Amino acid sequence: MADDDYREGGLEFGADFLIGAATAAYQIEGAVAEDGRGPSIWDTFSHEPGRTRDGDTGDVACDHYHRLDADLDLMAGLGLEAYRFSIAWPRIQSTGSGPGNRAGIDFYGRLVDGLLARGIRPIATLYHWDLPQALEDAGGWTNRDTAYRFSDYAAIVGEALGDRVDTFTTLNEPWCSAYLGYGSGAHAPGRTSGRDALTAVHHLNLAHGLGVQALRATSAGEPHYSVTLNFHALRPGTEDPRDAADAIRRIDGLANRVFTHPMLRGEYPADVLEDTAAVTDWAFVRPGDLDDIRQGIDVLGVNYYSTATVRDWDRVAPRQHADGHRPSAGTAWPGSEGVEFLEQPGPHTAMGWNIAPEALEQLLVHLHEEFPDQPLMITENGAAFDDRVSEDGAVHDPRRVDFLQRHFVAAHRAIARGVDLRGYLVWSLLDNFEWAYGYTKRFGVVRVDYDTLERTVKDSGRWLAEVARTHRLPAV
Ligand code: IFM
Repeated sequence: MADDDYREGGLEFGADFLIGAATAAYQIEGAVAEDGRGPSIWDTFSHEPGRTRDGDTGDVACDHYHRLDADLDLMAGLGLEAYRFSIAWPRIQSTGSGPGNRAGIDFYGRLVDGLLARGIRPIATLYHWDLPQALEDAGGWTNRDTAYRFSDYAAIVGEALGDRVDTFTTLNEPWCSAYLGYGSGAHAPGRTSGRDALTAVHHLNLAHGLGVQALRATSAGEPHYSVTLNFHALRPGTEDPRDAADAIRRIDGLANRVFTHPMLRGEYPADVLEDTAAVTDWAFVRPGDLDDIRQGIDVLGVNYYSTATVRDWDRVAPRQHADGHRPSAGTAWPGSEGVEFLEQPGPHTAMGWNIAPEALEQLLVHLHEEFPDQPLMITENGAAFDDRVSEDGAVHDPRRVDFLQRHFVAAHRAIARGVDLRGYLVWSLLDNFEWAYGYTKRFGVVRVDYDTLERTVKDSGRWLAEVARTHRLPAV
């Protein structure tokens, strides 16, 4: 395909291919102290000075909790076929244990019913980072008990919504929960220990496995089960691929295989255990855990935004920068000292992330080759740009339209190469609270005015509506 051919459109997606959008509870709901919701680690973290840009919090966010019906109508207006949302654990159990909170359960019941009434499939994530603060006070994801608390929570959700939800996703991006939450400290709860990060990895994996079992045991319908991972698409930062091979292997192990292998194969990769031996002996993995973690899932959720470029400093340093310091990737990457992350060539989004649709195709094909019988779904893909409201009141966001069109083409190419890809959910339906970046980064296909909370469908929202309606890419 020539460089510009993607603009012509015309590519078709099958009738069963789900086209929709995604959000997460803390990023959009607001109403953090209403109807029995308890505090989560993100309430605590975002209220601590210096943790988020401009001290932003999710206290109000998009006020989705109070605007549920209007937001459902918005989704119906866009013709979404599926909507991926997350359930706030502290709305269901204010302290992370005990009986379910009726008001919280009812809110998600209304959301699910409202989606079904509009012909939109509900895809519910149980954990998109908002751990009840009381559980963090007891050790959070470094405490094995949190996995059992998650299983109890999953049972409550399965019982309440398992007759109507289309797909349950246990965890969103456990890489972020473990390594950013407990390793680098960039995310809640802001802890900084490589050992804690790896302990959290295992307990999140265990929570996934126990969660699937609990959902299965309690769901009256026949929901699909899934987990969503943010795969790291790795590129060599050297001319000679041998100078990056070990770095790629290490980061692939810590970022990708440390989740996929226990979840889908029932084993931890031997090289990851070896690479991290100086950080932990993995004694927190108990007999029987891997059987619990390995649960067949109907669909593996793939979140993709950009690539990471790495090289092996020890191999290139003598030639390239002999006086430099050996990089320590820091506790976000325990056991990977000597791996150097490089700036990536543009173009970039407003997050500074490089735009590389071809890497999405490669990632999907690679996952298909590694797990041939595993259906996949793109559960997040999208871009932040500094949108402006035009004088006519519209939001023209051609770069987001361009980004999405290119990535949909990449997905189409992966399907043509045999990947069993079931759908594509754009991140995000709404501009929202972008974690440590606060409200400074806008990912939505619908703009939110944070003063008035008014919603405005952007050009990208109209583009998405057309793709969902026709199952065909338009000319752009
Ligand atoms: O906003 C986040 C989302 O919560 C998880 N995946 C990445 C998005 C963009 O950073």
